This record gives sequence, structure tokens and C-alpha cells, in this order.
Amino acid sequence: MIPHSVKKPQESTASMKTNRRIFLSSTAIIAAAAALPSRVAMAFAPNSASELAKDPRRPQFHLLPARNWMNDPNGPIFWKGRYHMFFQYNPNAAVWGDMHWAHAWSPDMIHWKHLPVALAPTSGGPDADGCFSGTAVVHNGIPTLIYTGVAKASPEQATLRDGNNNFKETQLYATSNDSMLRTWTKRPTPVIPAPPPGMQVTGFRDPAPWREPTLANGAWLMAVGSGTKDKGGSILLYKSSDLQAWEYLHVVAGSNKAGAGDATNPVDSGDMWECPDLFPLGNKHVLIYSTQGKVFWKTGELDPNELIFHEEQSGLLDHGSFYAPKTQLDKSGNRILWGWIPETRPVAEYSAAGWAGLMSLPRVLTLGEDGRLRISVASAVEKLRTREQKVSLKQVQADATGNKELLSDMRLKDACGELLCTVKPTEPFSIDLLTPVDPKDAKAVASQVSYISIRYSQANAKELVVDQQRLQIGLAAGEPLELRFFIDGSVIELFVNNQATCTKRFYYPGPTAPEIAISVTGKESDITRLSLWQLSPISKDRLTT
Ligand code: DQQ
Repeated sequence: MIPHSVKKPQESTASMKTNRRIFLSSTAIIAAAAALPSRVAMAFAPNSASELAKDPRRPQFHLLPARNWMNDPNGPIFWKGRYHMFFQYNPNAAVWGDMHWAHAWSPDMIHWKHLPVALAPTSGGPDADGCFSGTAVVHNGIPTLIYTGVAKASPEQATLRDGNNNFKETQLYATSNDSMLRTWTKRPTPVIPAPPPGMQVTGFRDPAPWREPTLANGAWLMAVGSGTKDKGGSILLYKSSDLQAWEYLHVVAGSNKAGAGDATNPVDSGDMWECPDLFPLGNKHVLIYSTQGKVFWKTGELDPNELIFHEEQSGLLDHGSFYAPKTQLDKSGNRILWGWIPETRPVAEYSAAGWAGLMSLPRVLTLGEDGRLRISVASAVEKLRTREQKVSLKQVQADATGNKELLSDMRLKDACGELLCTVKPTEPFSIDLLTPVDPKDAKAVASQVSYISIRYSQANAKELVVDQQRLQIGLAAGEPLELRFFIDGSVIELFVNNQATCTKRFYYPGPTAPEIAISVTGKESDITRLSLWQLSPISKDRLTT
């Protein structure tokens, strides 16, 4: 159990009193940003590079822009021996708006260098008010982007109506003949100018084309996020042979129940599914989509004749701050997933900080023997490890049941490292990452902050509790529980036995990251491994330049 004296994790620096989780959908964040009075927004002068480089909350081994706002990963692709990542980016402020595609490249999916912005809105064009999310593919040897453009429209003409914006969404096309993918030539007119005739959709965006191996003549299929008011989210399926002339087929997958409540924004109720990704994996197909601030996966069969997705298993892709993910194939053909890790602190705080959002570490997707999705961190991240430190624990106290609280004598410095814990719990087990204090100092113990708190008991062996979240897990007989934490400035990515993930943001005031200690309750001999690595930053400052 979590030591009762330890405070639950804080979510915000300015508002330490509140521990309220902010709803994570980008649309909710958009709404919050739009609600900022312009006077307040203008008061936030952009921070200087040196100030940003000193901010200890800025991650050091995750990809994020040197300043300002980012959200969804877009068009990740391996091309000419390099990994390219694009992502939703506001070049002028640390709040959502004016969406561009930022661009970075990497030799290994871990070390990144920023390149100039790849896509910007074209005045008077179908993306005049934003280059929204999309995909990069290679067709006949030509790198091609298919993405959603938005342009302001009347409420009647708009396909995106979220209470703040009325946008007409169209699917757009651009190609590059530059080996570094720096420059893109846009086709001036949309490749899909409107949703299918006769459909009243709640949204029409985030195209995701893929080559379906079972289809003849190398045709492309494409999933587009959509839905129907009061009927639920859905994925529209299109077909093309050249990525420009698209034929609408039908709804390939969708909800069979109406969204929850009467939200102004259909994403908030679940009546609109954003950022679909549909791809073959092993002998099944996987569908991933985002709605209501959460990311869902489904595994099943894509019937090769009728091209309808038949769901077999489903689950939540991550139990924390994680949204709008996108997959790609790495150079060895592994399916890699990237996600946007949003802020969970108030808009005014991140806007004042001058940056918001980061990209997750690359996650490898595989299919378990049980047909469920498995998620592990890409092994390339191990390159960042410095010397392994075996953590020893000292007993602090024993509770009424004889369970011991054990504290590490070793600390993670600079909030930049990895912790691996394997345990075969024969008794209730908990592990907390927390600010170290002198256990004899009652006042300090009372104000101690736990950044993440994990509890497990064999009595409920299929469940792991992370803070307030319940993660479903299934351990084979004799299989240890494996917890892998990646801690970086203000984020913790937790991987549990390659079966479940939880991404947590944590904030603290001041110019220095706190040291982080490990507190365990349970039986010491149950722990088979407890190792800590300081991880090497991927750039000399926190700007990845
Ligand atoms: N973010 C993009 C949209 C997408 C949403 C806009 C999901 O294309 O639906 O920034 O976070």
C-alpha cells in the first residue's frame, strides 16, 4: 500500500491545492485555449531559448519542439535510411491553434534533430486555417502526405463544429522529391472534397491510408475518422489506386451505441472518432482510434471480401496522458506506435512556460497468443542507459500486518532515468516514486509527494492499480510482474509486462528537478530485480537542436 502519509501526486505547480485531472482530448484543450482572454494570452511573452533550456520540467530524452505547442504525431516514416517525424505544431504560441506540421529526423527513433516546418496553411486554400493530422506513405517511389486541411466555414457548411470553431474539413495531398523530406508540393484541390453524399457526419478527418496485402493490384485503402450525432463514432473506408482518386466504400468499423451525454463537441461524447489507424498485425488486423480523451485498440479480422472489420478483442491503449497516436513500420518491419503526451496542468501554466506537449517513446506493437495487443518500448531506448545501479532497500517500518516499508538509498537525479522492477508478489506489494525526505521528520513526511503509486495484490491478481487507474493484466503461472518506468522531467511512461501502459505527468515548482526515491511495501525477497539507470539526454540542452 502507499504509505498513508505520502500525498497523492500533484498535477500542477500554480494550483497545488487542486489535484483535478484535466480532460485530455485535444478538443478540450483547444476549447480551454480559445477561452483564454486575449489580454491574458498576450501577457505570456515567449520565453527565451536559454530560459526554456533551463526548465527542468522539459523532458531530455523525449522528442518535443524547442518551444511552443505540439500535439498529434503525423506521418512518421522511415525514408532513405532515416526516421522522419512530423507533428501538429503551433509556431506562435504554447497553446493549440494555427496548426502546422513540424518536422524532425532521427537515425534511430531516439536521437532527434529538428528541421524546418514541413507544412504550413496556404492562405485562400483548403488548409487556410490549419494543416490537421494525416499520414505519410510512399507510392511509386514518391513520398506522399494525405492530411486534413481546415478552412473556416459557416456552421451549415462546416464538418467540424466543436463550440469554438466551424471548419470545413477536406482531405489533401502533397508530395516531396527532396531526400530529407524538407519541402512538399501541395495539390491545390482536395483529393476528397466532402464527406460521402447524404451523410450528416460529426467530423471528417485524420486520413490513414495503408496497402492491404490481401487486395489485388496493390490498391490503397484509407480510414477516415468520423461519426454520427447520437449514434457514435465511426471509421469511413475509401479505396484508391493512385492516392488521388478515392472511392468511398462504407463504414468499416463503428460504435453501436450513442455517445455519452449532450456534449457540444462530439469528440467529448464519443460521437466522433479521431485519428484512426487500421493495419495488419500478425494474422489479425488492429484498429486504433481516439475519442473522449482516450485511445482505444481493437483486434479482429478485416473480412477480405466485404472489407468490414470484425472486432474480437478490445482495450485501452494507455491509462494516462496519451492521445492521437499514429503507427509506422520501422526499418525491420516492426509496427511502431507514437503518441502525443499532453500537459495536465492548467492552460495558463503551460502557456506561461512557453512549451506544451511531447512525443511518447517509440512503442512496439505485437499480438499476444491470446489475440490481445502487446505494447513494449522499442529496444533502441536502451542505448541511453548509463551504468546499471542495483537498488538496495532499507527497512523503515513494519505495519500491523507485518508488511515492511522499504526505502531506496539510491536516488534518481535530474528526473532523467529508467527504473526496472520485477517482482513475484506473495504478499500485497506497492511501489512509489517520491520526493526523498528524512523518515524521522514527521512534517517532511506529511508533505511528501508521490509522483506515481502502484499497488498489486494476489487477491486481485488480474488488476494493477496505478494511482486511481485500474489496469487489467494477466500473468502466466510463475510469471513475475514487470514494471518499467521511464522518468523524464515531468513525465513518467510506465510499461507493465508489455500488456498495459500508463503515462503520467508530474509537476513541481522551482528551477531544479527533485531527486526521486523509491519506496516499496511488501516482502523484500519477492523482488527479483530492482535496477536504476540514469539515461543520457539526447541533446546538449533541452531544445533538441
Ligand atoms: N488533432 C488534430 C486533428 C485531430 C486532433 C488537430 C486529435 O486532426 O483530430 O490538431 O488530437
